[in-house]
Amino acid sequence: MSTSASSEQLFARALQLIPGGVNSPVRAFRSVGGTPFFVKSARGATLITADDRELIDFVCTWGPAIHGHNHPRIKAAIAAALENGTSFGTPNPYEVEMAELIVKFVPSIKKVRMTSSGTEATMSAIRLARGFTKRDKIIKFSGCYHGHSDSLLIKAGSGALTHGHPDSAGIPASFARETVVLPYNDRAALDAAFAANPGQIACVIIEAYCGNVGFIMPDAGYLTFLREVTAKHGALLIFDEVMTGFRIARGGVQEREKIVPDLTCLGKIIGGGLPVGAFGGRADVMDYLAPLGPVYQAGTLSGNPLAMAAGIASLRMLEDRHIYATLDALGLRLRNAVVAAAKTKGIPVQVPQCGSMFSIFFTDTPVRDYDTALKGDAKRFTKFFHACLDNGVYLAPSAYEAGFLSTAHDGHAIDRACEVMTAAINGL
Ligand code: HOZ
Repeated sequence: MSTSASSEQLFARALQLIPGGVNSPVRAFRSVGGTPFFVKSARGATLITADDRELIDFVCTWGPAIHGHNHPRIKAAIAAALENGTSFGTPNPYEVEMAELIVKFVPSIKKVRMTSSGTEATMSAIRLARGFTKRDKIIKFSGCYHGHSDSLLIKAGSGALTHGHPDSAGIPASFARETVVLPYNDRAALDAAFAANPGQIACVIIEAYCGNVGFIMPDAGYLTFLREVTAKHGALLIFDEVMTGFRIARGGVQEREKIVPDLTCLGKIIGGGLPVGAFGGRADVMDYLAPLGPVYQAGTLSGNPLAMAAGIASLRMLEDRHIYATLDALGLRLRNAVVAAAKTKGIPVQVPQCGSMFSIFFTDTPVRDYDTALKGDAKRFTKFFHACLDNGVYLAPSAYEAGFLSTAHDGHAIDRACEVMTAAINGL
C-alpha cells in the first residue's frame, strides 16, 4: 500500500471509483465541507493522517476504541489468533468465550448470536421479534439510527439525516408502512400508537441513549415506561446498544437504568475494532432462531476467530470497572470546558454527556428529541468543527453524531482538547 499520497490525492482517486469517495457517507465531510482526511495509522487517542498530521480523535472509530487505538493487548490477541487461521466456517472456541463474557456482563442476555455488523444485529433482532410474536408492525423513534436495513431506515439519524435523506429512497412504501415512527421521549405518542394498532406491534426498538442525532438521553422514567407499555401489549422491547453497550456502563444503558429489555443489539466494542455485531436476550425468544426455530439468520463470517479474539481482549479489559470512573471524569471535564467557554462568550450551547459519550449542540433549547436536535445551529457547528480540526482535534464531521472518548484520552489529550475547544468557541 502506498502511504506517500496526500489526503487530497487519495480522495481524488477515491472519487473516481467509490461513490462520494467513501465507504460510509458521513466520512465524506459533505455537511461540514472540505476534503476528508485519510488516516494511515492510529495509536491511543491519536490519528496520524496521510498528510502526517496528528489529531486527537473524538470519534474513536465511532465507538469501538474504548481503550484507545491499536491497544497492545488487542493487537497481541489478534496476532495470536492469526497464527491459527483467519476463518474456519465452523464453530470455534473463541465464540463460546465471547458468548460467556457477553452473558456475564449483560444479565438480560441469556443467549446470544454473533453477526458481522450492528446493521445485521438489528435487522435480525427485528425479524426474530416478528417471528416470535407473529406480528408485523414495529415501532422506532425518529432520529434513532439502527443501521441501514429497510425496516429501520425511516426517519433515521446518522448519515441519513446528515445528508438530508432520513427516509432513504429504495424502500418500498409497503415495507415502510410496517414501521411506526414516533418522537423519542413522548409517552402519549407511544400510548396512542399501541391503541391505534391493537395486537399488531411486534416490538419497540430504541437506542436507549440515542447517539445518532447527536447524543440524547431519555427523560427520567421514560425507559421504565417503555418497558411497562411493551410488556402490557405483548410487544418485545429491543435495546439497540451497539454504541452504548459496554460504554455507558459495563452492562450498557440497561445496567445504568436498571431495565431488562427482551432483546439487545450489540456491536462496536465487542469487536475490538474488527467487524462484529451481536444480538441476544431471552432464551425463549432466542430459541426461535434457526436451527432450533423457524426464524432464519446466518453468516459466513459470524463469530470470526480474529474478530472474536479482538473483542474478547477488549471486553476482558473492562473487568476492571475503574475504567468507567476514568471515562466519566474525562467526559465531564470536556463538557465543563465547552459549557464554561460558551457561557463566557455568551453563546447558547447544550452539551448532553454521559461518561464517554457527548454532543455539542449550539442552541439554547434543551435537546431531547429529533426536532430539538435540529434546532442546533449547524453553521456554527461547522465553524467550530473546522477550528478544532485546524488545531489538531477531530470531532465527528456532522452536527448529528455523538462524540466518543477512550481511556487513552487521559492526560495530555484531554488538556489539549479542552484548550482547543475553548479557543474554538472564543473564535465563533
Ligand atoms: N453510521 C456511523 C455513525 N453513526 C458512521 C460509520 C462510519 O462512517 O464509519
